[in-house]
Amino acid sequence: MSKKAVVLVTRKLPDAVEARLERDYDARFNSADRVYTSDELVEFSAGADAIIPCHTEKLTAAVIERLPDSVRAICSFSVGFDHIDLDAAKARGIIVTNTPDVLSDATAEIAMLLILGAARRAHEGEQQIRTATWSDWSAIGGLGIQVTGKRLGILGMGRVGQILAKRARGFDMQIHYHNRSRLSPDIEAGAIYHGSVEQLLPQCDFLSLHCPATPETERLMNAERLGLLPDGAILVNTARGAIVDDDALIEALRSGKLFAAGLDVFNNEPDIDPRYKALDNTFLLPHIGSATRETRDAMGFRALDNLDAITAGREPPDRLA
Ligand code: 8YV
Repeated sequence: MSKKAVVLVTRKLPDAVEARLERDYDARFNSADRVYTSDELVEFSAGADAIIPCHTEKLTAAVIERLPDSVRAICSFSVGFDHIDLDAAKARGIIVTNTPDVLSDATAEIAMLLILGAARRAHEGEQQIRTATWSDWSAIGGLGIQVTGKRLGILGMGRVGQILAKRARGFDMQIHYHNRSRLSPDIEAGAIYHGSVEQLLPQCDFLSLHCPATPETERLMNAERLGLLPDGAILVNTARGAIVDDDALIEALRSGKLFAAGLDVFNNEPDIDPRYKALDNTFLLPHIGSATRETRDAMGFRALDNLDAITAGREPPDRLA
């Protein structure tokens, strides 16, 4: 019998996923679920054939260069891959994969929750109940912005963006979008395409970010672009914090340029800019876009499908590098 491949699993994964790992591999688990330092990542990879990281492990060029020669694959438990330097992996002949598709529904649900929560001031209402400061019903208190029938701008019309568009149509929202390339009419389903971010922004009562974090999209939503949104617009982000310039967003929320923001992702998670917490017009979640039981199992199985293919000498379905 051939020896099982050794796999470093950097974070605690769902039981069913760890059971499959245990069955098929010589897996090194992280039962304490502590985020490893770069040095630990390198150290714990000694003799490993593959690593299954999450977005919490920063596999920078410097870290990848230090990985032992035994490592042939990095099968990320994530769709985003901004935490992995693909060029550095390629240079070392390390195959990199991700987990697309399986988390699109869950993430679109959270985008819809952020749209509703930010528009209807869910955080303030919840706070009143929990702190017993709800004094009385008021005809003029707690007024939010109605979602139904408004214009929703989707920046990045990939898998998640397309599902969000479908869900938002249930609220009679008019969909506008910008994407690197225009979608075919059947996928567009009436959504209005804008050839640039700058053309899209003035059309958005709501703007939802769905583009990957790359050097080109870093701080894309800066003061200038936020200024192009209509006054009183609402911004939601389930993609990556890096797409937003925190200073600019916080200023737009403070000044009332934006009515509110709904954020599930941040720069420097979990030590996010504390000013977001001090604002009443923010609805904040701790990066739970894909956090459903079904989706986290599916992400793990997808990562393992990729790993199975690599260890069997086949082309993995979700190869990035
Ligand atoms: C995941 C995500 O929870 O997959 C992604 O890119 O942002 C999240 O939904 C996380 O990255 C898991 O590593």
